[in-house]
Amino acid sequence: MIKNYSTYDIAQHITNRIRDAVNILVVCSRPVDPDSLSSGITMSWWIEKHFKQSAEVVIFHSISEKFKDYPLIKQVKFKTISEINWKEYDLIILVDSSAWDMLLTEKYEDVLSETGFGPFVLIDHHLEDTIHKDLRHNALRLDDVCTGRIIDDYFIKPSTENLTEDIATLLYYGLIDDARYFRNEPYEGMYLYAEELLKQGARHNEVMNIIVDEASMKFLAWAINNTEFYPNIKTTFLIIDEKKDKELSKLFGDKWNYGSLQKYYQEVFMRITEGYTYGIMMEYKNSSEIVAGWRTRNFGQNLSIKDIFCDAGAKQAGGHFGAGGGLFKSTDIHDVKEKIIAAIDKSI
Ligand SMILES: [Mn+2]
Repeated sequence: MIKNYSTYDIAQHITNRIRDAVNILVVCSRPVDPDSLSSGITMSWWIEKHFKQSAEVVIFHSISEKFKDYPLIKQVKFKTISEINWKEYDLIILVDSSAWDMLLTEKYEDVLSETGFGPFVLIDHHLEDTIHKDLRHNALRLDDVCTGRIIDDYFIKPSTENLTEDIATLLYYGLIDDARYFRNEPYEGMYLYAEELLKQGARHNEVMNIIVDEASMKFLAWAINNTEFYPNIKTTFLIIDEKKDKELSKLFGDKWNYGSLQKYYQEVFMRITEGYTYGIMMEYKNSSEIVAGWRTRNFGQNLSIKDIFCDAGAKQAGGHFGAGGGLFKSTDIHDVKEKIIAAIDKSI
């Protein structure tokens, strides 16, 4: 019989596992964003403070330069999967993720064949996906504004530990970024949480000191020029086919990849433009797979692009209603685009 565990049961179970663990590893997820990084650092900080236990924090995706001034950021080590002795850890805490490959890269099956699901626990706020089902009562998943808040509510507060100014600032970075400066949907207690972090010393001006790097600005200009507009289905597409990929490599170097350069375009263009509720951006992951990201306007009766992607034959799709991504098995990016158009057309 499968018991229906409450979120409190699960948090208590995870807390017990931390208390009893000998070797703990914390793994942050892709996208490498403020909530993911601050959740990992905060978890490790709390484990050390409350249980006098050390917990190494790792990430298997490179950390952008823009995080270099974040408090305690040096505690997160960028590593490769093979650098970890997976058998060494009896507890591996995963944060802010809805997919194994976003945590453990495309090599995740190798890791799992070595470890099984046994050592893993997950703390997360994304839509339910395979990983939550795999980990069952070892996954604390809530619909909340960010993972950092779940860590604060379910672990730090019950332990009666006080946040330091640095940890409060880190959590504030995570909140502000995941809430997109409170433009995304409000979650119950979201503003109260912001207020609590400020009271505990979060440095508001530091977090609000928004700067965008030159490359992201240049990418924005390029991307808008290369965007295709489909007014009938209220959708914009940015299709990075082989030709455009070459162009981007010339402009931004071979390091151009799906991850950070496009973030500003996604924020200031996709779903903001009048008449265009949906913004979709696609590129080749490799010669037989295509990754597609979406942004959906929050206001109005809008379609779920996750459902649209599934309808259009996506191998996987997930994230949030307003922002997410999917993977298609195909060698033809334009063909996938046509299938998405047809799926939206059918649903509208
Ligand atoms: Mn998050």
